Amino acid sequence: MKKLKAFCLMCVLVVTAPFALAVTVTNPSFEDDGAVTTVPTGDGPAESGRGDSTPPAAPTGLTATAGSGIVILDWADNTDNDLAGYRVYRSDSEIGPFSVIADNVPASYYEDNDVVTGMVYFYYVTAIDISNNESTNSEPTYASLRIPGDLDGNSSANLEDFALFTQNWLDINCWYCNGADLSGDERVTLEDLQILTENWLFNP
Ligand SMILES: [Ca+2]
Ligand SMILES: [Ca+2]
Ligand SMILES: [Ca+2]
Repeated sequence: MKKLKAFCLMCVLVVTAPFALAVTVTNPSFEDDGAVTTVPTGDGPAESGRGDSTPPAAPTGLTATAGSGIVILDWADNTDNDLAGYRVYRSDSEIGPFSVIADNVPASYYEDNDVVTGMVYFYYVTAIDISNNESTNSEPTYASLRIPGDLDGNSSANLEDFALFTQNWLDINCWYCNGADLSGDERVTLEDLQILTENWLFNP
C-alpha cells in the first residue's frame, strides 16, 4: 500500500510536470506585450461584439396626422452615421403601455393603417443603429380618429363630453389634456369650447 502510494505520487509528479512546464511556457507568450490582437476570435459575431454601445440621438419633430382609416407619422431624419432604421411604438392610452407596431422602418415616415375610427392613438419613435443600440424615445404625439368634441369616444359630442371638458378647463401645458385640447395648442380654452359646440350632437 505504501509502495503504491509512493508510486502514485511519482506518477502524479511525472504526469503533471509536463503540464506545469507547458503552462510556464505558454504564459510568457500571453504576457508578452498584452497584444489582444493575437488572441483568436474564431468565427463569432465579431461585428456585434466589437460594435459601439453609443445609441443614436432620439428622433425629433414627430407628428401624427389622422386620415380616413390611417394615421400618418412623420419625423425629422436622424443624422447618425451608423443609423439602421427606426422603431415605432403605439398605445391607445396617454400613459401607455406602448408596444412596437413597426421595426426596421427605413425612412423617417410611417403609415399606420391598423387603426379604428373612434380611437385615439399615442405614438413615439426611436432610432436604431447598426449595432442594435436604441435611442431614447422621441417626444410623444397622438392622433384622434374621433369626431372633434367626442372626448369619450362614443361617436357623439354631448353632455358627457362637456362634463369631461370642464374637468380640464384652463389646463395648460397638457400635451393631450384628456382630449379636451381640441385645437392642439396644449391648453384648454374658449377656442376648444367653440370646437366642442360646433360639433354638438354631431352624429356621423
Ligand atoms: Ca420624415
Ligand atoms: Ca361622446
Ligand atoms: Ca386648445
